[in-house]
Amino acid sequence: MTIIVTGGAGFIGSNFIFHMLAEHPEDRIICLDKLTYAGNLSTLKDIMDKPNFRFVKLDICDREGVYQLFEEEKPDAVVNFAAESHVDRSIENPSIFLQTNIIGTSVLMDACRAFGNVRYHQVSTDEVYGDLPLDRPDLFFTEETPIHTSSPYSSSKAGADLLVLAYLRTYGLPVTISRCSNNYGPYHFPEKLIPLMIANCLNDKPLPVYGEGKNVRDWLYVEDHCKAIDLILHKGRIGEVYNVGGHNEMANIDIVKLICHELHKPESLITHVTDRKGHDMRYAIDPTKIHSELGWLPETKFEDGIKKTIRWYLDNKPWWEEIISGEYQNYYERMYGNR
Ligand code: NAD
Ligand code: TDX
Repeated sequence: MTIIVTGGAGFIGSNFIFHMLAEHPEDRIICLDKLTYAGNLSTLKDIMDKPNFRFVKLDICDREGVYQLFEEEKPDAVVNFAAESHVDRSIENPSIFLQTNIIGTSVLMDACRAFGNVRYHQVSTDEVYGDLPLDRPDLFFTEETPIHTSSPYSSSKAGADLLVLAYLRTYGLPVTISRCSNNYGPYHFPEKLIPLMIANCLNDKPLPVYGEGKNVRDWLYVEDHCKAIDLILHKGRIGEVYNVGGHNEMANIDIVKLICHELHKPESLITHVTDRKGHDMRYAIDPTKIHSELGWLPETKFEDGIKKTIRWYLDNKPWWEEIISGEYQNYYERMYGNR
């Protein structure tokens, strides 16, 4: 198979490419990425010369460029990771989220239609379901939970999901959607909670917890997400949505304390800052469908995954130090300066 992986220079997309090259060496992988602030070519340096890998710098909204790539590569499948992915940035400036996450998705699917009804997988998020209350631990997101978004980011992802299902019904495009919970692991951009707290801890900088830090996220090691997408791509039923998550709920404050503990740093680094606008309280996935239909189960326990992740950031300082020494500093000042 020839597979176009969009957003493959980002966090999950790069991990997915490594997974696919290792598990399916007979496949050809084309990484299409615009290299926004979140895309990092150095992440892909070890695979750049592989004969069954090609990197193409391209915007998924660039219709002409995307069609030309389809013409050249005649892909069998597209897996779309490309997105603006950070909730705080979407609160600051929604429009680029609508452009990339919705328009970009439609351009990719139009190309799939134009070049022989190419198999299309949309990487979505549990955030399309909105949030759950903290005092109802019995409630979980299933695939039937109504879409009910909170942020411009999640609304743009929900818009894309609706479009994907519309392309199935209207044009018969062979699509699937996965909605995953929060990922963590190597190559996670240090604007997100876990890598930001690791980097700040290592630099003895304050650890900015939004509000009281009671918000709960359902954390999944990135490799487990990649395996789920691989399974859905090969064995998933066309037209279906699959929730992906590992029943691993943790409050933000507990994650931050755990990182302090693992790095032998004092909890006094923790500072409570102004809460995120519209901050979702709790995400929790019910993964029954993907387990019973495709046999997927998470393999990495959080205790192991977080240790592996912290180890990775210790061993790969140049990767994230280069990021936080650049434009990131302006972002950090804008986001946290007066908080
Ligand atoms: P990321 O921000 O780390 O990476 C996004 C990548 O997409 C970057 O390489 C960037 O350069 C590229 N990109 C952005 N706009 C583009 C455009 N217009 N054209 C081409 N490339 C573009 O994101 P991530 O955390 O790896 O998330 C990947 C996908 O998974 C997203 O669709 C996100 O919504 C979804 N998701 C993420 C999580 C999570 O916890 N990170 C959880 C569930 C779902
Ligand atoms: O500095 C911080 N302090 C803090 O308390 C940051 C960056 C975050 N937080 C809180 C906000 C959230 O409750 O930590 C939690 C996690 O925040 P993020 O890492 O920004 O992730 P989240 O908003 O939960 O969204 C993530 O999971 C779902 C991804 O960024 C999305 O792309 C994905 O769809």
